Amino acid sequence: MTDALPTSPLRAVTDDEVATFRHDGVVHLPGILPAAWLQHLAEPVERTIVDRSVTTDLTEMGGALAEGLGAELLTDDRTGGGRFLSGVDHWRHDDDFAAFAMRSPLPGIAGALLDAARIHLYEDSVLVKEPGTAEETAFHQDLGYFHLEGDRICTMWTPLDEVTSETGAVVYLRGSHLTGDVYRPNYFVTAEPLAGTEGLPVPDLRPGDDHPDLVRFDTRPGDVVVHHAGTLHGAGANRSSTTRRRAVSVRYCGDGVRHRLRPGAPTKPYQTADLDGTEVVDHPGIPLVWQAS
Ligand SMILES: O=C(O)CCC(=O)C(=O)O
Repeated sequence: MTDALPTSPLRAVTDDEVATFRHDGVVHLPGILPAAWLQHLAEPVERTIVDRSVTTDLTEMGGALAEGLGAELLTDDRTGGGRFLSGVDHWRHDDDFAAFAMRSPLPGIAGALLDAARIHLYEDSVLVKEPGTAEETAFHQDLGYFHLEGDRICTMWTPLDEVTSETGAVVYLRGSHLTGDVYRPNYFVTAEPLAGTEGLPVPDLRPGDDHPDLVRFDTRPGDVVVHHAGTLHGAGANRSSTTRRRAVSVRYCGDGVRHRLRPGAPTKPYQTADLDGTEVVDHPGIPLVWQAS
């Protein structure tokens, strides 16, 4: 029963963490999510990743793309045998994911970091890199995929395993949200932009690059890493032969954010032309999940 799961975080977000999020466009929140929520997610993640109607095998897709598009994959090392498995919008058809996105402490934490009066749920994603997954996650910016415009938009990356650089930690370009630039979305396992999309070309960065503004965090279950939708980020391969890298990202926006249809980026059924330019309000497609008291 999800009603019994805690709605409060283990601790409050600190002023320093809020300042880091604003300044860097990313913050690591150690030990903030009650373990019960991670236990709750384990089985839904398992049943989701074996269901090809809701999960894409990005390892397979990357290979097909490289052949079809002549696109360059980020890795030639395809010997590990692991798969990068990912899906979006699980909350729309699965009560366990809906509970996590709507009733866990995450919306309140987003409210604190975004200094928001209200928080809406935009999307969730399952992101699993099995042991021996050679695929990196290509550098990208979430805003280019989101049909949204505004400052109060974030992604909360929630690991279900201990994660290090060895097993596929996400890597963020500190401060990259501050320019207000919007970058072209890509196919996630190759830097090739999605056909028909608009925006700036993503800078040529790889997760292992030695760059003074690339930041990454060793994380444990119970930690959350939150990034601004404008922050450029990618993730490493999972080079471990034994350790999984399971994560769920939940994406929220706050007051002041508007719908903004971005050509070429995949749409959700409710994202129709009549919403374009209007402020986000409570709607079954993008429900209100938290309000400041
Ligand atoms: O987990 C990954 O590999 C990438 C995560 C990501 O890009 C996101 O959640 O926005």
